[in-house]
Amino acid sequence: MTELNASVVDTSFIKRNIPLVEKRWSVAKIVELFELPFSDLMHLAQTVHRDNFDPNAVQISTLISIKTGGCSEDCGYCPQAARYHTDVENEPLMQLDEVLSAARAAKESGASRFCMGAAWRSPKQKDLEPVLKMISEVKAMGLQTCATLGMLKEGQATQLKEAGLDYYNHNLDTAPEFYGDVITTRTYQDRLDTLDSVRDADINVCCGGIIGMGESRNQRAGLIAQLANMDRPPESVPINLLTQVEGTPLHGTDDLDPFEFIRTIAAARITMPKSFVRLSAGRQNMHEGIQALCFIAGANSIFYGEKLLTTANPEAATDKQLFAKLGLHPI
Ligand code: SAM
Ligand code: DTB
Ligand code: SF4
Repeated sequence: MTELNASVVDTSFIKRNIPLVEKRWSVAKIVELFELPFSDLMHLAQTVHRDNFDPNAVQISTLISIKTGGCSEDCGYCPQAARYHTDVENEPLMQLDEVLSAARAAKESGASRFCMGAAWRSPKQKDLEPVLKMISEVKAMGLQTCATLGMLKEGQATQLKEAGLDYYNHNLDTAPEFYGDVITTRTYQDRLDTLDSVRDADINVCCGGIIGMGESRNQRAGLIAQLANMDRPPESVPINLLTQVEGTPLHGTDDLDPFEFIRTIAAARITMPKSFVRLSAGRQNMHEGIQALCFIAGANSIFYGEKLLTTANPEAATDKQLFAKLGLHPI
């Protein structure tokens, strides 16, 4: 590969083939990545990406909200928090057959993973039972299963594993020092504890955050450092661009420069070379040129289907066209 300016960032680990997973990443080192000339950063991210993945393969997951709205938490970005006045209508836990028909449709349209999300602080045992059933039946259809249900209490992760759960999504959302500006009803440590239970139960970890909430570049690097420095980095890293929803405290936040979002994807790819990096919320309003740069920066997973949890995602047909234009194939 072409030599990058080694005084800016040491790229020799690529030549020496040192597995990056063994490296600890300081926030300062990640900020150095962000500060690289854009082309150099893309080149580095592509190099790492190509060393670890088929660069034209994109994992696709379909998301469904199995329980919507009315959540007790105060996450400042979230349209499902009961305390904010948004257009989201509360809906109770979905019936098993409705979930299964959505999973069947997702599979037919090409998704390999089905992610079930619930607007809970933490599932009560009586709520978990029907979800366990959903997981085992979706798994039996031949789909990978993922759930995001909030914080888990002792033993709950094990029950999810036994039901056939492949991935649990629980995001750190942002850097520790910005976290309190966004959420006050649960701590950073609460999130880390849930992630530990998921790991202990031998479920794959899906953990990332949201960019564009008014955080600084240092704080974006701080989030990436938290993820990359885990004993085992998450298998899946969703990078969400804040979807601003009227009625939430973060509505009206200054829009982030798209190149800064792409740089964040590249930093995730370089620091977590073996992880799937998911270009998550925010694609609906993202020009396809910017999405293409996110794939070049090392994103290799998306949510597929016209809805995320409560907000819009590109139509499946639009994504199919984009994949065809870019020569990408789904996995
Ligand atoms: N209630 C559970 C929890 O908070 O862990 C699971 C569902 S919650 C909606 C899952 C994740 O979606 C959040 O952690 C956050 O990262 C992301 N999210 C929620 N609202 C968002 C928004 N407006 N823009 C971008 N990402 C968002
Ligand atoms: C994740 O990191 N992003 C998804 C999934 N995990 C659950 C959720 C995005 C939600 C966007 C706002 C909404 O649709 O309500
Ligand atoms: Fe509730 Fe999850 Fe939304 Fe926070 S992100 S308010 S916990 S649904």
